[in-house]
Amino acid sequence: MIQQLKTLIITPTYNERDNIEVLLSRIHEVAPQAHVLVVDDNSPDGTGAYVKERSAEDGWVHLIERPEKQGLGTAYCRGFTWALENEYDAIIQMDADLSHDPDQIPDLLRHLSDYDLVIGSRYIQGVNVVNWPLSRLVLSWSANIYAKVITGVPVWDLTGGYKCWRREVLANLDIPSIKSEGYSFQIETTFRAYNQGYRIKESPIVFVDRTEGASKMSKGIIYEAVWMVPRLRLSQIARVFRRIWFKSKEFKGKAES
Ligand SMILES: Nc1nc2c(ncn2[C@@H]2O[C@H](COP(=O)(O)OP(=O)(O)O)[C@@H](O)[C@H]2O)c(=O)[nH]1
Ligand SMILES: [Mg+2]
Repeated sequence: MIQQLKTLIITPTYNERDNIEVLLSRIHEVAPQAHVLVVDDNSPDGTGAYVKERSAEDGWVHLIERPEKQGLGTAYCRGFTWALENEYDAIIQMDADLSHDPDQIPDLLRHLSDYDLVIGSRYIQGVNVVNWPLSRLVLSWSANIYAKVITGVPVWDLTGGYKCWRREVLANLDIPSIKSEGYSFQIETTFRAYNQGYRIKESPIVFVDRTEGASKMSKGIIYEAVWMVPRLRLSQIARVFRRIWFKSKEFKGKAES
């Protein structure tokens, strides 16, 4: 039944010309029923121009072009909004650099029959990362422990970007209010889904570092995640206190009348 869900796979691109062609064919092989939306930021290497040609030939390929590099978070927000407007039921997000294996798509979709958000997880069964330098692995793993402990969200891979959403969850995320960009975008979206009581499943994946093109990770993206994590938790605590305060005011009002 889950195979019949109208499915969209969103992938943000900045200079992924050496990867996008292979990615599109591999996705179409494993999930011929799915549509793909590429959100390109005017990549100087012609990624957008290539996808434009493909979208004219293949009805399952769609493109949103933005005038300049604006970050992964806003690219996904744009894609999520487009998915909701076009009434997709299942929405998968994945990187375009082939680090996220398209062969896992059926697995992620299968879990969507029992869960609302499925996370392709590098850290649920040991550590499944191939070809990363040890320094990057340590950074990613510790960032995930930090995010898990501070936010209280019981997920081992909070910064990963291979996720499958039911449309209702995205519709309730309040997309315009999401401000984070890089890894913290991934943390913030899962944090919001968890706090709204949605059912989350971590499904093991093997993450393989890109062989073509360059990573766009920067120090700024890491610092953003470091301060965003406590900020998310504090704003949640503030919301709880605000609720208690309003409730006690309501109670006092009723007692006096
Ligand atoms: N549209 C868009 N895509 C981006 C941007 N930054 C990164 N990406 C894409 O996001 C995905 C993940 O980025 P990547 O550099 O591989 O991050 P890493 O895996 O953490 O090193 C890739 O598909 C990138 O092309 C951006 O500013 N705009
Ligand atoms: Mg990558």
